[in-house]
Amino acid sequence: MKCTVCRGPAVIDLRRHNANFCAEHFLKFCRDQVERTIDDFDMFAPGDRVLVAVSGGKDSLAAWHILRHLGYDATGLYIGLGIGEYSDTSHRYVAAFAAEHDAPLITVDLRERYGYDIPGGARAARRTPCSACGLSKRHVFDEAAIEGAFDAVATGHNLDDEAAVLFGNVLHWHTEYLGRQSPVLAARDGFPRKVKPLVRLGEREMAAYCIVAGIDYIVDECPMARGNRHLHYKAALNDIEAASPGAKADFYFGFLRRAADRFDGEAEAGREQLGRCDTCGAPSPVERCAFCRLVERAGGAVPVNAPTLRGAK
Ligand code: Q46
Ligand code: ZN
Ligand code: ZN
Repeated sequence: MKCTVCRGPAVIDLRRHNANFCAEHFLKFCRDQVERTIDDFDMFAPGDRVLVAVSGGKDSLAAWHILRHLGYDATGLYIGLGIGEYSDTSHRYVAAFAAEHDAPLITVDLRERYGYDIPGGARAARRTPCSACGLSKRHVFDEAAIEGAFDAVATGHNLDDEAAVLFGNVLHWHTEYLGRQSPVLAARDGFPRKVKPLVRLGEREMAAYCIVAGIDYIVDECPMARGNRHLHYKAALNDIEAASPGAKADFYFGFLRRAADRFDGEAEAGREQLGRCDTCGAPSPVERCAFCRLVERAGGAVPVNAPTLRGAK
């Protein structure tokens, strides 16, 4: 197997692109795909400050690595969720990456800052762990981005993630969510801009990128992920992709190009009128936001200095 670019020995074949790459040209291919995504979707510009949500997994560490390699000002944000050994290990990988690459890292530990962790908080608030976790992560990302005056929050969602979410939303005709499927969500109402620069790259490519670039990442999934519906959707899409290379990308990018804007109205109609949370100052449709209610039920406390710069931007 020879590299399509230089005819040297290839380390990976990408059937979807009908190409093979050596290590050097594979890294370049991934970085080019990310650069193209940032440009095509107008995600951010050189000089903008980007906050990258990092979990210690392959996707988010690769995203951080690629953005820095492309010359962007990318700071990592790690949230300590308190999910036993999984959290301890993932934190070690993130801290090691930051030290090795001399990359700025912000760490927010839920227990230290808010007095709860995901397993305990979910039980107390009678939510599923992933629902309590999603709510907590969104709040912490938003708050850190606004407080630090970052221009965008980037996450490591890849093509497989986005195609699986789209598949689920189409399967159940969640039309309101179909209107929010874009890899860039503009800043609004005190929420920061959110971007997904890896949407042109699949899971296999991200794992390969980390191996070729020498990035150590946590391989184990979060123990709470078991039973997640998206895992079934991913498996179904992988079967389709094996029979028809490129189907996943056609499905996702075809939707964005040809159909996504038809659902703008429904997404807009589903948006609630937002005021400010009395406790933390975050945008909220009610006096006390869902995050502050979770913290209260979990027995923790929102730090008194939390309202800070919310809404000032
Ligand atoms: S970390 Fe959190 Fe995920 Fe674990 S508890 Fe669920 S949402 S599965 S991406
Ligand atoms: Zn090559
Ligand atoms: Zn609040």
